[in-house]
Amino acid sequence: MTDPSLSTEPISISALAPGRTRVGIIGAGPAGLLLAQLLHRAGVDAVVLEARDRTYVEHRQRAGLLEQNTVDVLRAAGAGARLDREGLIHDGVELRFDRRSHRVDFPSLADGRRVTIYAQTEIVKDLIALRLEEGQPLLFEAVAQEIVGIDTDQPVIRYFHAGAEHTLDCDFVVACDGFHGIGRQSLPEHALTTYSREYPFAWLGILAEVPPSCEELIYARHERGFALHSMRSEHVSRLYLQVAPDDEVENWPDDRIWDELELRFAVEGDWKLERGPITEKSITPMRSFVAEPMRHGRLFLAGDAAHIVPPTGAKGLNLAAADVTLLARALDDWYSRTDATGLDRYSDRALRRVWRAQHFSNWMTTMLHPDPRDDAFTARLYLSQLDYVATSSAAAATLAENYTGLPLE
Ligand code: RFL
Ligand code: PHB
Repeated sequence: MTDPSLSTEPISISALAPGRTRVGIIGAGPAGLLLAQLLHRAGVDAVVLEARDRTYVEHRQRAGLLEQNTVDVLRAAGAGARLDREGLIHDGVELRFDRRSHRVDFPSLADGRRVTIYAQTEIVKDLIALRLEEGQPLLFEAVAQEIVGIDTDQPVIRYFHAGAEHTLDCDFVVACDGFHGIGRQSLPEHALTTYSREYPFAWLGILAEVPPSCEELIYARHERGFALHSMRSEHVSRLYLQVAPDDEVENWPDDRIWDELELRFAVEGDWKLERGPITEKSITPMRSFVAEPMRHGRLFLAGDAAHIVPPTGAKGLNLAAADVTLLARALDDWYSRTDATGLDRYSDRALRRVWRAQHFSNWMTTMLHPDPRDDAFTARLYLSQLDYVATSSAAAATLAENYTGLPLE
């Protein structure tokens, strides 16, 4: 089905002066930046508006684990050079519980697939550098305030930048503006259904200037709470502890963090957690959230603007990349062939993947975190499930296949 009201004539460079573009993108997180880059490669003009300044966006500590699909699309976007040089390729993860450790091997269980450790901060830096090098419009400290006319052919973003109000006329608006953005709120209330779950715990995350104490990530379930050992490079470790949702960073001096990590990772045999200076500490609440549909009229939602997963499955960033991969292809089909099939199917296709990731993230989270509300029986069920994953290749394959990422459609 096509929309005859849209022109597919290319927009001239002069028409790209502030005020008009084909695709108006709100948000320069990984979703917005990657979408802009994929569109640029396809010859589709876009303007990215970002509320914060460049330094803030480039230093926001978040995810770090990339599925093969995400690595492939970053390469296709021309943002793979440093990722290929510096990314750490992992072939498995370790599960720890009852003071024992078990490895889940990915390539043998998931069709040869592996994962790559490369921080979200670095992806964002690479994509910003590319966009600016290529002279493409990306405005920092440009706060989108309202999206009007999403039911018309010419939606408009009203934004505030450099002390003045501006408007950006678009063919399409893509809200990549995260969970708290204005995009989702711009859909009429009757058009949106939301689903959510809060968890009675949060993650305290740290960055430490110390070589990782492991070669692969360690996910540990302990009666005192979950712990995760991840990394950013051969010299920098990233670790997480399950804490109460109302806990505060001030309650966690460095020694207390290391002592607690040591207790939760304790295992029979020789293993030592190396300590080092902690350079960053933050507490992130855990929630699951989905907004349906991910499109209304000329407004599309992508990434955290449409869905949030608890980080145990490492899916947040990967879902954002999968959404914009679909959307970039759909917009390319529209502008190159006036084919609207991809745009019309975007929401259903993206949501199918989103719900698989929601299930997997919830499954990993409940299996690995002792929930203060659970009775002893439920806690034993989760331990049995973990034991099954650790000892049955059929169960381990479920983890490996979802963790490394199901193929993109
Ligand atoms: P982002 O990264 O939140 O980017 C949204 C961007 O939109 C901007 N913005 C606006 N710009 C203009 N006008 C407005 N009105 C705007 N409103 C908002 C914001 O400033 C921001 O720059 O969303 P995106 O691109 O969808 O990317 C998603 C990922 O960032 C996210 O899924 C993951 O980082 C989730 N996540 C984690 N995922 C993992 O897989 N592993 C992790 O360890 C992990 N840690 C985290 C996380 C998310 C966190 N948040 C959102 C609170 C830790 C945190 C703290
Ligand atoms: C990270 O490296 O920050 C990370 C890795 C795996 C997760 C969550 C976070 O499940």
